[in-house]
Amino acid sequence: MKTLKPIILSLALIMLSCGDNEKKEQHSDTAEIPVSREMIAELTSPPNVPTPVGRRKAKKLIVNMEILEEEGELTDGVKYVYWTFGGSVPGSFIRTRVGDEVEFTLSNHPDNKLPHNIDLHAVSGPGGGAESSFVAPGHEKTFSFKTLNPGLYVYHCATAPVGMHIANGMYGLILVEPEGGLPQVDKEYYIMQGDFYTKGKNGERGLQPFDMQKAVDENADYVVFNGSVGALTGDNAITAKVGETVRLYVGNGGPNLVSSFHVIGEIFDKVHVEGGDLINENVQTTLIPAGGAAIVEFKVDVPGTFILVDHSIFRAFNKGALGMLKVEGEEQKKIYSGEIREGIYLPEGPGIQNMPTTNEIVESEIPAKSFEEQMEFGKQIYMQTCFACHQAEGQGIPNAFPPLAKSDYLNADVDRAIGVVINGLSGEITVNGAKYNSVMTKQMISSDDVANVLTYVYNSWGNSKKVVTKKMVDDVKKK
Ligand code: HEC
Ligand SMILES: [Cu+2]
Repeated sequence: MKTLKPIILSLALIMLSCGDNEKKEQHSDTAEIPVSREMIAELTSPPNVPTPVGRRKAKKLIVNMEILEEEGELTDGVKYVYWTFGGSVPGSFIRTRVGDEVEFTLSNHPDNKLPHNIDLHAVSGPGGGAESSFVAPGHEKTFSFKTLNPGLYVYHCATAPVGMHIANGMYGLILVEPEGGLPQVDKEYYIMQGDFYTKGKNGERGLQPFDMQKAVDENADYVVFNGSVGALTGDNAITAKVGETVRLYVGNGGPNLVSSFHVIGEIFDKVHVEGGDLINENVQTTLIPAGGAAIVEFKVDVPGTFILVDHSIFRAFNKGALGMLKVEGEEQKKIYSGEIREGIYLPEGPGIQNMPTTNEIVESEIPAKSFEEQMEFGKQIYMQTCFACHQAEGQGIPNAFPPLAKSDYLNADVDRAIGVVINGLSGEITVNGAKYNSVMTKQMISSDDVANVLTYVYNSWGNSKKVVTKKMVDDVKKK
């Protein structure tokens, strides 16, 4: 070991110095790009991006960014005071080309409570601009930098406590396009992941202050795209048409967590790894470091809803890191058939049988004899069947599965609730003021079991204490 060390060290030094030279060369090239005229930068809030630079010449690009501290909603009923660049989380998207001379003015709104600054990873200079941009409420600071390296870069506030400023939403992306611009695509979107730490646990209502200890422990209550749960779902989904090419500028503000970015049902044709020049092809999931970015590109081949997730999957389904890309257009059966047939699989039986069209349901062996038994049997069914979606305490999952606990929808109409369980439900419904637009498949359980499980649900978690009988279920079935 001892003899090897100096060799490894000198090798590393040689490699380092080589890298340095190459980098310097590139710098001196792009540093010499002349700028002609001035131009005010178009800034956009997520998920939108400004118009591509195309073939335009390098310019003096004026960026005016305003810092706003304002209350917003992290998820239904959960308020949070965000600190923002430009009024959104992530902050305004800045689009430049290599060789631009960016004149950056950072203004701190007089109503704000704290000083802030900005560190742009696209800047070659001390603190990425942080030292020159430190600005108190009611003031503004201007500094200027030349974009030397093309790529997709994160910017963030770097005022102490840095982690807290980032955790409150102070991050965004700046794109430096190469000479001649990036290749044209049909749709471009801006998505950035961030982790949030609140005093109350996930879903606890009211105004939630930032929790420093949880942040230090990296114990996030929310992991979200574009600043809040649902910022990219339902009506907020991003869209495309079959056959279009889509480019996503994906950043990760952190402050702590690394993202395993994945789009369910899509393969990235190209990934600009870490937002740089390296292009990887045919990628399923790409890693986006905290304080890093990636450009992902793919063609949408078939219609449907494609779910964007952090594939550290509890973050997606339990903490909010879930978005949607809705693709419209003609079915492409050659590429994706949809379900062709459903069979019953019996490992030790005669092989595949056809699904009985009558949907035979096995009757419970022993009907419940008392309310207590109904509750007991009902709970069993609940924990076997409903629990996976509606959760152990009936609390549901925001934007995905409606709550059964204190559900106004449930409590308003017993026959309707019976109908939901035996026939399934799809389309938009509103439960306790929140909209859901999803699908619950019909539950293949006997009338007794429907009666028991609904009795259990109605007599739990603050619901209206109705008792549902087998006869009530059968009456709904007859209708
Ligand atoms: C695979 C997930 C899933 C399972 C399992 C499931 N549900 Fe649902 N449930 C949903 C979804 C999704 C909706 C909302 C459908 C929509 O948006 O139209 C829903 C809606 C409901 C509603 C009406 C809305 C409300 O919150 O009051 C009731 C009642 C309900 N489910 C009861 C049950 C019961 C009882 C069971 C078990 C027997 C069950 N569900 C099993 C996903 C599921
Ligand atoms: Cu700040």
